[in-house]
Amino acid sequence: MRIKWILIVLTLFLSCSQIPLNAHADKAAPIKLRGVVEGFYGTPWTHQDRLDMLAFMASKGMNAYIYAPKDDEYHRKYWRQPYPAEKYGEIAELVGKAAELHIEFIFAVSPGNDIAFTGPMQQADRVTMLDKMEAMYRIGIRRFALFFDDIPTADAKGQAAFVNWINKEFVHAKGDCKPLILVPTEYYLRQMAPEGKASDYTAELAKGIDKDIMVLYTGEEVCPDGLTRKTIETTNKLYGKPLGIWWNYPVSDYLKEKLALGPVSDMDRSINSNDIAAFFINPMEKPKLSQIAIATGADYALNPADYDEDKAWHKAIKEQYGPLSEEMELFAVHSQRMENSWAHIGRQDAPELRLLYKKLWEIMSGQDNFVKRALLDKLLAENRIRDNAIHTLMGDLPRKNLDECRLQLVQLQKMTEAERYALLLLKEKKTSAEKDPMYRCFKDLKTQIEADEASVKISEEATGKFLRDFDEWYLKHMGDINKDV
Ligand code: LTM
Repeated sequence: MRIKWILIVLTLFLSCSQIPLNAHADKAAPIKLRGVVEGFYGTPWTHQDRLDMLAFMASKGMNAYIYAPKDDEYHRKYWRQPYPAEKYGEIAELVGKAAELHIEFIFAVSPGNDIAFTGPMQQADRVTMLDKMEAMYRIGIRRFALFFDDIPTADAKGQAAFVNWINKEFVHAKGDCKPLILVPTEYYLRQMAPEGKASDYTAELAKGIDKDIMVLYTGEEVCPDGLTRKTIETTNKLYGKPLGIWWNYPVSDYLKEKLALGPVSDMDRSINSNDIAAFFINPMEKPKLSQIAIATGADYALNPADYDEDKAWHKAIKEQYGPLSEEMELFAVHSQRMENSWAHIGRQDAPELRLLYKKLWEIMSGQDNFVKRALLDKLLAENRIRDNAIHTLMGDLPRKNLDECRLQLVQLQKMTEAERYALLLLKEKKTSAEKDPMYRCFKDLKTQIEADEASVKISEEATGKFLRDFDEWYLKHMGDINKDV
């Protein structure tokens, strides 16, 4: 009898563990919809990428995927056209796979560039949208989204009338669809409420749209440095309900040369179900490498209170790279921060190394040769470990992962080599005649690295800055190097 029970319990346990994590997670999670929005510019993922991603998402407790690739022509540019049979068949297969995995497949259309809200085309465009959605309904899709981001006009009245019409004539009329999702033209707080007051567009849209429509926004900025309770509360007040988050990390369509390999970072941890209705991650064109940040975002959305971005990052890499995880961390830590004139998101690249470089420059002009040598030795040891790690990754990474990061690995390898010359020049007592060839090697590499920066970026403010600083230092101190160390 006893054995029988043990077997039953064991069988139940084993069968439960076959069910994706998301099937268990829903009740407890404060954020009810958790997933990925394939919403980047650039080459859309392939059908196989999406199938793989759905399985990955389910294993991480995610339960929603929004199909919205900006450069899928049937999603945005030629939104009026129906999907050709082959693509339609692929979407149908994705919908089936998502259902098996307990993931809601959400179909989005971005009609805002040329839709007519008034005039002779108004009714035709409404009907075209109904047809587009009807075709997706037929293959099992039960939640839809309309996106009005990145378009030239912000017509709140026109958008509200249109989405309400679709809501009534399609979503409500069907009776078994989940609430519609909307991305407004103003989709980050600083734009929605400049100087703390709702803009005319946001005030009008918030007043005009049906209460059951879920609105997504990206936080304080398009790619903000974290998400605060203040941002969440202020934005929710504008619409009088909890909005959903569209999180623009690890997306890299605005800085394609760089990989976003850090965790989802600087997130408010006091979230409950009255704060965020949904959390969607916008990934990179590169699906495999996006999985590091996606896994951490999944952890955050499942349990914000316990989210530890560093732990989540180590865990994600361990799970995804197994025996290569140490090497992958040594590489990924150099490629976390995404920054340009308007985007500021993700952890700093190689923060611990930056502290060591800073310390080195502080003591370099001092007299304590023992401390200098110790620090240079430490940096050289780190340099060797990184160089080995890059070699190992180049040889052993699965093909698809390697294809997604080969350029950045090669660039980091060159930077690591140049760094070694720099550290040796700082450390070794050499005559000018010996120093010059070594400096020339450094300089050649630095020139190559800088020439490639237009197409590949990594560790710009960590190892990249060290190389720039060293070059300046060397040219200034060349004559004194033997005296200094
Ligand atoms: O973020 C939103 C709502 N829209 C677009 C995204 O499609 C794009 O991927 C990101 C990053 O460039 N920025 C946007 O504004």
